[in-house]
Amino acid sequence: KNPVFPEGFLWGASSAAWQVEGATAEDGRTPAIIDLNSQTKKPYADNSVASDHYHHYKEDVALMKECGFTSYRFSISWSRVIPAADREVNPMGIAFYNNLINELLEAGITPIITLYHYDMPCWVDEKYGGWHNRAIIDEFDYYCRVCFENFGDRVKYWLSINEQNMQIVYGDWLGVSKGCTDWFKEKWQINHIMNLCHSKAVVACHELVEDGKIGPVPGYVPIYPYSCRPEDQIGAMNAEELTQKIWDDLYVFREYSSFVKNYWKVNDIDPDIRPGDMELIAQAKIDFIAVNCYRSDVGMAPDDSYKQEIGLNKSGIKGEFVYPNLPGEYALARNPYVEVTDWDWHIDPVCMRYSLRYLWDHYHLPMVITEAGYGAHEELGEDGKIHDQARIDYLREYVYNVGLAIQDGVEVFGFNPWSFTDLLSTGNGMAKRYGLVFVNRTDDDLRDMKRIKKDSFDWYSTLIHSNGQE
Ligand code: BGP
Repeated sequence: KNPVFPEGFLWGASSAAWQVEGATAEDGRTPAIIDLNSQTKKPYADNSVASDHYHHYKEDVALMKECGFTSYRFSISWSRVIPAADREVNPMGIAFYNNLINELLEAGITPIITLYHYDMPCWVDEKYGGWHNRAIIDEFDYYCRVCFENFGDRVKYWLSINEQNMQIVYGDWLGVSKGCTDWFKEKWQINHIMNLCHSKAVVACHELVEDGKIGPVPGYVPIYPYSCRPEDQIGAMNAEELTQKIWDDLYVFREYSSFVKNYWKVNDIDPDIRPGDMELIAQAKIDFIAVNCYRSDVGMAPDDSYKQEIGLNKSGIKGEFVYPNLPGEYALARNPYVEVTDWDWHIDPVCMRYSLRYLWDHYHLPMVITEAGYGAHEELGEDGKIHDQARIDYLREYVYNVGLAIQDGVEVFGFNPWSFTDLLSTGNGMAKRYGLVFVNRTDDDLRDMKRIKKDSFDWYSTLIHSNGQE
């Protein structure tokens, strides 16, 4: 039996604009960098239709209500709200999000909005050359203020930048490294600019949204040491720092940690930190941490004879994951104690309890789960249904471990797995589905976009209606 969840716990699911909305050229929206990736590079899938949530939002919210949702986390598309460099606010973009927010509120669902989820407008990129340029900080601040002014009367939970840490670690994969000649060094400059954007969002939210609460969204993948070999402990510590802790420390303590300052010194990295920057960061006091946690990783001492920058499985064939190996820093490895998904992501429910405990011990801030989920190849069966028992097993165990963390004394106020409907995977289009609701399309065939509830929908509904007791 599950531990008891607090009254008013927010049960919902999560999405991001570019992965779910579609309608990328409708009602005044202009392209975002990620559209170009998704429309030209395999294994991305074309996002111009995505799950067509833009046209199906009423039906989608009705299904959320039927499931019993009390929260829904989604993101705003910057170029839908501000389509061009003249900063004109697009009334049709504002209307879409107003309609969505109102539909949610009428259904008793609390909106949780991410301001930035990988979709930098092309006009920003063209004008400033992307994340390199400090001028983007003002543009981002302006965009955030437009969101707070238009939606802040009804939306109280805000998230700044989705998985800033992963954008820096996986820069090439997510397009953030565009235009960089020396990514190893330049990423810290881009990271600094992102920190300033995050800080602007936090400050503006507190200024403009009455009772507004805002937090960052780290992609949290806890690192276990591969063995008790002392060198593996250091490898695991380095991995934890260089993929997670540097960011979380900054958000909470609002200054660069001694670890990262030393790392810069040793590696001859000198980000352009100007007068006033650290003061802005110091002002950005967050209210909570939104945690994306799908899996754990295993860290060990690296092999100094070769370099493998990032770890990915692009194929969805189990066993093809290439593990990173960074000489002098760390290597990651397969954990033999747990199963993996078809993309070699460790299925480790205990990592949920571990992560919440770890973050609580270090930072002592309330948390909300804004992503966790089971990505799988799925196709309708002969009965026209999806029997996704593996997803139910995954979610059941992850929820159980959230409950255990709460029992351990950690403050957690919601669980919003990825995703409600199927939507485009970051790198695998519709080949990797996460939804509680099937969307009838494939990468190449748009079929009829029909929504079909999976078995996990019914299971989740029962869970929500018993406030986690199932
Ligand atoms: C997170 C992102 C999401 C989502 C998810 C699953 O890191 O915030 O946007 O895509 O991962 O990843 P993928 O789609 O690559 O399986």
